[in-house]
Amino acid sequence: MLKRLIVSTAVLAFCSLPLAAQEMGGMHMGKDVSMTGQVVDLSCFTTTGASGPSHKACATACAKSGMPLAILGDDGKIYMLASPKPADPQNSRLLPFVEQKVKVTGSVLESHGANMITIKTIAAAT
Ligand SMILES: [Cu+2]
Repeated sequence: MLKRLIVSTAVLAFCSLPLAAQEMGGMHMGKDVSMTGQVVDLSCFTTTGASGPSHKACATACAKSGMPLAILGDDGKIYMLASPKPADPQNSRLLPFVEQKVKVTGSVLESHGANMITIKTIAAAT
């Protein structure tokens, strides 16, 4: 009986480890990635399909007026920017690369249907 209790306690502890690691204090940790994609103006791209060099001026104006930029990953998914820190806007990190290809490292997670990326490094992709 005691042996069985010890085994089931160990199994429980093992099973709850990944959860504990993922949800530290309610924070969801993503998985580390290195990916390439194109910086898009989320609103124009999703509503009108506008993207590419001819849309750079519009995307820049949109971003400067507060519209979010995002990354259209080479996997076809749109990644919106996230930061676990409060009051830590990320749009400005994409602004120099509007409508260009970028290579980013960071962590991604899917939450409520949204793909979110916390960027560690970003550079123009060739
Ligand atoms: Cu636009």
